[in-house]
Amino acid sequence: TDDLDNGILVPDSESVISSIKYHAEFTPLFSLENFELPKAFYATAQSVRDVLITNWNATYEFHEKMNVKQAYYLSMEFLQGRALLNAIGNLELSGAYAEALRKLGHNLEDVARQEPDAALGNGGLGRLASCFLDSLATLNYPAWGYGLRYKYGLFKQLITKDGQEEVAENWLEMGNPWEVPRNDVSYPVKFYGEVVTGPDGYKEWVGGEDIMAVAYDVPIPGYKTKTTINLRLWSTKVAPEYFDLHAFNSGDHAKAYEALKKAEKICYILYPGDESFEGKTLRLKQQYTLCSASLQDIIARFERRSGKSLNWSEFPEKVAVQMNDTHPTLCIPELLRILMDSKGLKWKEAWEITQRVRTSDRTVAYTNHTVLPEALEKWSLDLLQELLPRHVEIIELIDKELINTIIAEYGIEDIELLKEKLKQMRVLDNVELPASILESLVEPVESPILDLVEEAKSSEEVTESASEDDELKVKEAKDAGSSTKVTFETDPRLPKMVRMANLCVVGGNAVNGVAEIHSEIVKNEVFNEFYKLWPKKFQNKTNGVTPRRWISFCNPELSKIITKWTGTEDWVLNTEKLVELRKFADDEELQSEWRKAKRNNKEKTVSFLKEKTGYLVSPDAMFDVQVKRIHEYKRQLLNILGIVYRYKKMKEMSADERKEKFVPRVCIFGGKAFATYIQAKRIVKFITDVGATVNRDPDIVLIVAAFMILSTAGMEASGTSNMKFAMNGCIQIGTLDGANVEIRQEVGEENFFLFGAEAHEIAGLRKERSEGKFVPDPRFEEVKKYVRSGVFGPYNYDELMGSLEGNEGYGRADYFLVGKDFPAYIECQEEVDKAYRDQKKWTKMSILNTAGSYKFSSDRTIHQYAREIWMIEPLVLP
Ligand code: DL6
Repeated sequence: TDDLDNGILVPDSESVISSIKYHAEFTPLFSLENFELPKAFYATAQSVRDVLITNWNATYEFHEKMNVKQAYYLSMEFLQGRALLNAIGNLELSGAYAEALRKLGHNLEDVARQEPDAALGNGGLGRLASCFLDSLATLNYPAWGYGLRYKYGLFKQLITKDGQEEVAENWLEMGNPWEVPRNDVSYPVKFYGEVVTGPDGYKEWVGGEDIMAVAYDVPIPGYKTKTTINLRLWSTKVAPEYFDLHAFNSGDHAKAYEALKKAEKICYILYPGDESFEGKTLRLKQQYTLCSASLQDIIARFERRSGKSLNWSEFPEKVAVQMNDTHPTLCIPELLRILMDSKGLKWKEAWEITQRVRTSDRTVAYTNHTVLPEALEKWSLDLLQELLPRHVEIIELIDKELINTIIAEYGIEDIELLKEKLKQMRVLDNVELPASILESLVEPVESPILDLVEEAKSSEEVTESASEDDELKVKEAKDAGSSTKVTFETDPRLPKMVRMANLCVVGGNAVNGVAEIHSEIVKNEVFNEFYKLWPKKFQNKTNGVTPRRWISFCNPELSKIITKWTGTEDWVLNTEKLVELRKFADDEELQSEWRKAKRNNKEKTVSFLKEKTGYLVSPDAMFDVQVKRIHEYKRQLLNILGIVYRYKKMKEMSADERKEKFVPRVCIFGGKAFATYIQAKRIVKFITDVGATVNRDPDIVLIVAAFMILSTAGMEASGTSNMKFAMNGCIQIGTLDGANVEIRQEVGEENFFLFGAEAHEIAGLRKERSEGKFVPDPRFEEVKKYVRSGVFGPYNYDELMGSLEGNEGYGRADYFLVGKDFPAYIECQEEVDKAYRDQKKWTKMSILNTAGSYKFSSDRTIHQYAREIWMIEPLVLP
């Protein structure tokens, strides 16, 4: 090491070479003989890891010593992706590593491409969690992530003639150089069993099945700082006492391994559920494992750091837990369980600690990432009762707290109103009210006999002389009175459920949406009843993405230009500096540099596409990209139908007309469909069929390979690819949905192609649709007819097209309003063509998109979480 910069020891290329060589020799799994790929990657990664571990230990020790409040981000998904370039970029070692590898006969990019993709997430929600970790470390916040170490991440997608096929992604096959297995950190996690009450009145959860959750730590380096925080991922294994040695010894190996497999199975696979929900016991076991192990760990740390001055009421001053969507909801009852059953706290104390709303010290908070009703998790009460009996008791207590709050708020005078509120808000759905509460809801009964009794109470004489007959009458009257007790109807045909989102809102002390429009929908629609009750709980935290990974490291050429024109490299940390670019948006020199960088990037994309698909496209064409999970509400269908329409029109024109009307385009789709989401898979098939036909057509300069968020308004909570595109100077076409609303505000309305219905119109339009009042545009009819005519091959597109018409058997009639927005969309695309012809104007629009993207850095988002929800402060290492 030859330099000391920002407190980080910076190795030069010679020391990097010796470190890589050392690891090439001693890293397990490889032979000594050669230094080829992928061995070069593993040796390089191990050498980077050495630096990370040093900083990671220093950070840990410092946090331990300072004992400040720490945030814990609990998420079932972390879409970390590849780590090598990110780590050396953050450590500012890219130059040293590139040089060292060159001297060793390799190119850094080739080495980096060897790294398996740590795809422990489905899409936006998981990638957001990883961007947050990068920002937390960069901004020196004392914080950790907690997740699960899935053996198989998100499936690999193969595109075949039948559409999408899924293949398991075994990312751990060659070992994971970034993780540190921590066999010294493990906790028992229990399932099933029963609850018993001890002689001292304390509850104990006994019997059932215990597994062990073991920690694997992944160091997360910050950018230009020594702070390296921890992502702790849990893996599961059998608790030693559950390995049936007797069965093994007597030759029944299958039985002996049963418990082992059961335990390991929990962390086998990431649920591919993005916006959809699979009610599986395994998923519930996964969620509980994450919550239980993490909470036990957090509590153990709190106890250790408190030492002799342990005081449980200080817990919220030291711990903030963020639940990434409802998946970690069980951490609320789990925290209560541990506090009461293991630490001996009373219900009231434990409940106060969990959902304390004093602004300076909050414990648990909840981020909502979707308003789609099918994605708001509900668990069957019976399943929960079987798997987590003690938690059900605690959930019932929380439900009761909530009921009492609702009664206190609305009173019992208007019983029908009260019933309605309880029905909408309770944590337990389709479950009777607790008996003690029903008792208190008896309505006063009009009865002359009871009146008599009341009078009698005030006159001893009457009471004393009351006959047996009178007493009988009084009893009858009382009984009659009790029959007027309020009843709450439940439907025995429907299952009893636990509404996880309601549990989060009640148990959490802050609830946030992920873009302004989404947070308004959360307040005014999804959780409106709760918002009326606790308006201060509700917040907005517009998402962001890390500018390190998403521009600085992935787009070095554009980054250099930004640094030159903003006069500083500082924009990577303070994206507000990007705004400077606005001043120069018309400058010829900047424009020409900008175009050159974009052109070079397009050329790289051309080679990538050639390698991946075999198609050779022109870098002069406009690249028209939509990358995100395939979902009906994201409306890839609108995009591809727009392409089909364009293709049809092109075919009908002469070459000259075509040239005049359309600019050449390369249309690129990226995205995976949930394996059992039939409609999404039909859309993939449709895209590939259109691609196969159009791309073979010698007349057409349109390759199915602008930048799009086309969702039905109100349905995309935020979107984050829109932020990545804007940062990199892409011009977007989209609806007023999610973070698009804010992006458009920042980049300027004239630099964003807007089309389509707005969120407040959607309900009315759907109603119109279902009442048969919608009159489709002839161009929409034309395009569907064209698809059905068989131009794109023999596949039967009746079902896909039918879903846009609401024919018998196709369910909800065009629920996502593709037909309604189609004319506006294709007209807007015509505007895109016109704008692209004026390259000077187009480049200016592009520069202004990068400039306006300053707001969408995850650093801004994290500062807001830290100051407004977690109440934590940065802690810079000495
Ligand atoms: O907040 C991250 C991301 C948003 O950008 C997307 O708009 C939203 O669809 C996604 N939500 C989910 C919900 N999954 N569940 N549950 O992935 O979150």
